[in-house]
Amino acid sequence: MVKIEQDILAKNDGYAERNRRTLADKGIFAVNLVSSPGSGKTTLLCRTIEALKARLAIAVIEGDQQTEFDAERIRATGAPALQINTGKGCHLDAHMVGHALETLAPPDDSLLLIENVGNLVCPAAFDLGEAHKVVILSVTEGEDKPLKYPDMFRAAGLMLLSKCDLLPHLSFDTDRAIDFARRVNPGLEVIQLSSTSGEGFDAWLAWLEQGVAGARAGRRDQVEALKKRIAELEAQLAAK
Ligand SMILES: Nc1nc2c(ncn2[C@@H]2O[C@H](COP(=O)(O)OP(=O)(O)O)[C@@H](O)[C@H]2O)c(=O)[nH]1
Ligand SMILES: [Mg+2]
Repeated sequence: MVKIEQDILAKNDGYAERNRRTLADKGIFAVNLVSSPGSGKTTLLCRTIEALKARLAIAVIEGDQQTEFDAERIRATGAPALQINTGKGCHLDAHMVGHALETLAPPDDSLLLIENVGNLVCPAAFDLGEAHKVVILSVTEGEDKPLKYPDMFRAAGLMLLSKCDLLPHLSFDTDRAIDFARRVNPGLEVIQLSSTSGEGFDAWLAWLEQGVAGARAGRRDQVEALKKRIAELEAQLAAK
């Protein structure tokens, strides 16, 4: 069992590395959204796209076991979306995402949002070649989830505490949830937000735009380095 699992993950890591290189070459900032079903991923994506689409090209990969529902919700915003149905599978893998990238062909310097299959366990183990995993914990799920499902909270660079508009109706203890999450991942960034009221969205959009700027700068640096190398080679040829 252990050997099979290692083989699967090693194969996945190879595809993930290829995706990461493709994304870096194109200056695309890719984010992998992971959470339980119903925590608000698709709603968050729709509001995010509406807020950013005027100044940024955005493409979406949707993962669900069945149906095209979420891709249709995304397309209604005007953004291109490709739905992957995993059937019995409980997560997206890097090979699927590689194919989706070929089909979607997102432009240089764009933002790629990947909504993983709703599941707090399996997606933690699979690198898709993304820049960051973003874990979403909605306030209706209980504070204890980071301790019960630590792998996911450890794998993420950012936690979005979602549906904060509902806090007045719940006994959810925000500080406790954040404390639990940072016990498993001390460096975890946290943004509290609501896709309904829009509170906290400025911080989330700023986080995304900072990532997009970083990916673009990385591509420009690569192009400059290539130009410099070509100039060096031309100078060497001319000197011969
Ligand atoms: N009150 C409230 N409800 C939300 C919010 N975000 C999503 N929802 C609701 O939560 C349910 C699941 O949302 P969805 O985006 O489909 O979750 P997903 O399964 O993670 O993609 C839907 O009924 C949404 O309307 C929010 O910020 N506040
Ligand atoms: Mg969804």
